[in-house]
This record gives sequence, structure tokens and C-alpha cells, in this order.
Amino acid sequence: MSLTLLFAAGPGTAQDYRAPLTEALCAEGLDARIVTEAAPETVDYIIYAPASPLQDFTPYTGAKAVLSLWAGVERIVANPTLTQPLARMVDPSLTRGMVEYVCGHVLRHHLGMDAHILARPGDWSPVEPPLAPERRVGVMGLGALGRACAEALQVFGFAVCGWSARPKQIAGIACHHGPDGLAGFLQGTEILVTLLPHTPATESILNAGTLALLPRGACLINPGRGALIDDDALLAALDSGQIGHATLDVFRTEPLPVGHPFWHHPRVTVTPHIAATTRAASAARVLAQNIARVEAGLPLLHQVARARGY
Ligand code: NDP
Ligand code: OXD
Repeated sequence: MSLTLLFAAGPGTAQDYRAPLTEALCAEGLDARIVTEAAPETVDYIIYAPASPLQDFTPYTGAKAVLSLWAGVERIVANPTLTQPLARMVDPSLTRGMVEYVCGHVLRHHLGMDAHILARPGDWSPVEPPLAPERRVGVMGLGALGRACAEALQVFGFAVCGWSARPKQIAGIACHHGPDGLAGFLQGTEILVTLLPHTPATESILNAGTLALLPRGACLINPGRGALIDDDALLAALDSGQIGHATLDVFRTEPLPVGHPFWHHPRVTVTPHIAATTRAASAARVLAQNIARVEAGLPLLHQVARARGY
């Protein structure tokens, strides 16, 4: 029997995925047709991204799962019409992209590269940066992306600690967890990387109180979500010198409005939500493998816990 996969991921996306997904489905031995429109009751799986106009999942009575092309699911997870299981994207290319972005920006701040990139002629003032083992890097969120980044940073030799909701044991990484573990984690972090999902519990988790716990002059790298940060508190902390630099990839409003102070602050680097992107070639294999699992009666991988919100 042929499966019907509804691609509800915004303009042009189905086009990008058609060839790699057809190939990946075939490799899994699945017979499926990829459509952008279908009678809802005939749909077996929905492939979803936030740019899709699809908001009412009620009529998709036969859909066995909704597969998100995004890792972050904050724009769909609370949809009351979504009763089907939801999987978020966990994909090797997405992870690799994030690891490269995070390591690049951590090294930039660790080595103080800006001082040399922006140096004026004659500015010959050598400052010896500490070596990686003397630099404490903290990763907030130790999921698919945060853990990969923490482990990659550890390979450079950084003194890495991490913070998550539930306790973790990761070789060589000092793991903290839960609200009680937050202060100790932040106090020991000179370069902070935020890879938390946006949920009610993480909204504005970096605010005046928590930013003040970081060592003075700490750097922040946020490829998680804009809403993790209280923007005004961050600007005040940058102005006071409490935060030395912020590299921000995600924002409460995207694209970041031209007039937003982040664009103009000398110690803020704005990147336009490019830290990691879901690439069709590898994501298609992830989608096909997950569909094959469900068809074989196995549990969906990377299923979102709706109550937790991620
Ligand atoms: P995961 O769901 O795999 O991991 C989330 C991590 O956050 C887990 O370790 C979880 O803890 C922790 N966490 C969640 N809530 C809390 C809390 N209240 N207190 C402490 N820890 C918490 O997500 P991913 O790693 O795949 O992705 C993380 C985020 O990265 C995405 O949600 C998305 O917002 C962002 N992202 C950004 C991209 C970009 O290009 N800028 C690209 C892709 C993703 P526990 O393990 O204990 O459950
Ligand atoms: C994602 C993202 O969540 O690109 O996948 O931010």
C-alpha cells in the first residue's frame, strides 16, 4: 500500500526535498507519494515546518505522526488541534552545523580575535590568551545539539560544564541540572552557550538576576532561541561591562528589526539564524527512517514530550 506524505513546510520546501526524500524512502523499502495537497483523511504522515499555513490538524484523522523539519518546536507544540505524535528534527548535518558555529564563536571569544581584527595600524599590544583548559565554557541544554557542542569543546581542551533539566553523566563534563544547579553552573562559566528550547520554563531564563551570576566580562553565544533572553537586561549587562560580548543568532522577532539596539551595539554580533540549518539530503534520510520505524511498529524517534514542550 502506498503511503501519502503531506509536505506542509512552506513555499518551495517540498521541491527541495522531493528527490532526496524519494530516494531515502525507496532505500527504506517504502512506497510513498509526496504531496503538497491531499484530502486530509488520506494523509499518513505530515512533514511540517513553521512557515506552513497548516494550523488545524483536526481533519488529519489517519495521520500517524507529524515530523518537524525544525529542531525547535515551540511554534507547534502547544497547538491544541495537534493530537498526533510529534517528532522534532535530530539530524547529523544540523548537529555538525551547530558544533561548527559554536566552536567558531567560542574560539573567537577565547582568543580575543576581535582585538586583532579591529586593530588600528601600529596597535602592537600583545596579550597572551589563556589556553583552553584555563577557560571555563558552559553549555545550557545538553540535548542533541548542546551535548554535541559540549563534547566538541572538550576535545579542544576547554573546561566544559553543562546544565540540563534532568541529571546527566557525560565523561569529562561537569554536569549541573535543574533550578538548584543553575547558580553554580553560571558562576563557573566565562563563555556561555545557550542551546535550550523555548518553553514556559526557559522564557527569559537569562535575565538581570541570572546574568549577574556570571563572572564579570563573560561572553554569551545564543543559538538557542531569542526568548531565552530578556533583551533589556542583556543590553544593560553589556553597557555595564558585566557581559563582555554577545553573539546572537536568534531573536524574539525575526528578521531582527533594523532599529533594534542589538544591531547597533558595539559588543553584539548578530547572525541571521544561520547557526545550523536542516539540510534536505541528510534530513530526508532521518524522515524516511522514522517513517519506516512507525510502519514497522517501532516507536517514533525524537518524539516531543508535549507536557515538557520539547
Ligand atoms: P533537545 O530537546 O535535544 O535538548 C534540549 C535540552 O535542553 C535538554 O538537555 C534539556 O534537558 C534542556 N532543557 C529543556 N528545558 C530545560 C529547563 N527548563 N531547564 C534546564 N534544562 C532544560 O534540543 P536540541 O538540542 O535538538 O535543540 C535545542 C534548541 O536549539 C532547539 O530547541 C532550538 O530552539 C535551537 N536550534 C537553533 C538552531 C539555529 O540555527 N539557531 C538550529 C536548531 C535548533 P534534559 O536533557 O534534561 O531534558
Ligand atoms: C530549528 C532552527 O529549530 O532552525 O531547526 O532553529
